[in-house]
Amino acid sequence: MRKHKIAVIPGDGIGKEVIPAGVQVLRELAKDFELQFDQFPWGSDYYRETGKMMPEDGLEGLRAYDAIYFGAVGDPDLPDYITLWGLRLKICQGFDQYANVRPTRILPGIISPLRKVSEGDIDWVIVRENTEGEYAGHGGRAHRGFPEEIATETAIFTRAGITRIMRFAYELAQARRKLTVITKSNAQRHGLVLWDEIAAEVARDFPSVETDKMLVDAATTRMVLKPRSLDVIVATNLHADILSDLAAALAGSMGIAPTANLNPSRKFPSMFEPIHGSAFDIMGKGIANPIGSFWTAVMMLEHLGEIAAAQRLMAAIEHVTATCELPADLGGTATTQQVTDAVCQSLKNL
Ligand code: GGG
Repeated sequence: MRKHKIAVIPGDGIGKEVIPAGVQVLRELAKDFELQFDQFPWGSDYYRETGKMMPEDGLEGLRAYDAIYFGAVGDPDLPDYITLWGLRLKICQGFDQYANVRPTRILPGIISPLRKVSEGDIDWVIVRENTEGEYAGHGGRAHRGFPEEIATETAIFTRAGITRIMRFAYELAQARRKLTVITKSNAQRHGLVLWDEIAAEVARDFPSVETDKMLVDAATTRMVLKPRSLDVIVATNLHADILSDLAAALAGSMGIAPTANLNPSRKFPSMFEPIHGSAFDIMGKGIANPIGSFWTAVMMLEHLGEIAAAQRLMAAIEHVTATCELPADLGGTATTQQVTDAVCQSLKNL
C-alpha cells in the first residue's frame, strides 16, 4: 500500500477549521493508499507561549514529510510581519518552494460577481515567483524615532530565480494554451527589465507557446474585461499575490481558491494551502468555506502522484458546489461541517 506522510499545520484563525475539514475529506478518500497525518501546533498561539511561530529547528522536523498541508497565518493581536515571516515565509524560503501555483476557475453552481462572466470564462493558472522579488526580505531601518528615520525594502531579482520561474511557467503553459508575462518594467527599470529580458530568452525554448507581456496595472482590467484572453500568468511575488486575490474574487470568493508552494526539484517538501488568510472576523462561528482547503488537497494529491484520487475529490467538490447549499461567502447558509459532510457523501457515491 502506498503511504504518504503529511505534516498538518492549521496555523491561525479559520485555518484551524478548514484544515481539519480537509483532513476529514482526505481520510474518506484514501482507500487504496495510506495518508499519515501528523499535527504541528505552530502559529500565533504557539508564539504567545514560546515567543516563536515555530521552533528554531522546525524545518528539520518537516523535511521527512512528503507534503505540508497548511492553513493560514495572521492574528489581530500580533504584527502581520511577525506571523508571516515566522511561519509561512520561513517554510516557503527554507524549503526553496519557488513556484507558487494558483489555479482559478468558476466552479459549477458558483456565480462570478462579473455580470457577463460564467463557468468556462475564467480558467487561469497564476504562477507566483515565491522566494525572491519584493519578498526577498532585504532591507532595514535606521535612526528610529528621529526625523531622519529611514526604511529600505529592496526587491531582489536574480538571473537564476527568474530563469527557473519562467521555465516553470512555460512548461505549464505548454500543457495548456498560452502564457502572459506580467511586468512593471516601465517603472521598475532594473529588476523588472531583467525579468522581461529573461522571459524573452526562455520563450525561445518554447516556440509552440503563445506568449504576451502586460503591465500589472493593465492586467487587472484585462482580468475583469477580457477574462477569456488569459490562461497561464506568471508574475513576481508581490504582483501575483495581488492578482491572485482579484482572481479568486472574480471566480466567486477567496474561500474557494487553492495554492501549491512547490519545490519542483523535490529536494524539500512542498506546501499546500488555501489562498485565504486567517479571517479572524468569522473564526469560531463554524461558517468558514472549506472548499479552498479541499481544492488545495486536490493539488497535494496530484503532487503525491495520486491522480485518480485527486480527480475524484475534484469531481466531489464540483458536485457539491453544483447541487448543495453553499457556505455564507458564496451567498448560502451551509456551515463548514455541512459542506464537509456533503463532499464526503459525494465521495461515497462516486
Ligand atoms: N493561507 C494563506 C495565508 O495564510 N496567507 C497569509 C498572508 O498574509 N499572506 C501574505 C502573502 O502570501 O503574501
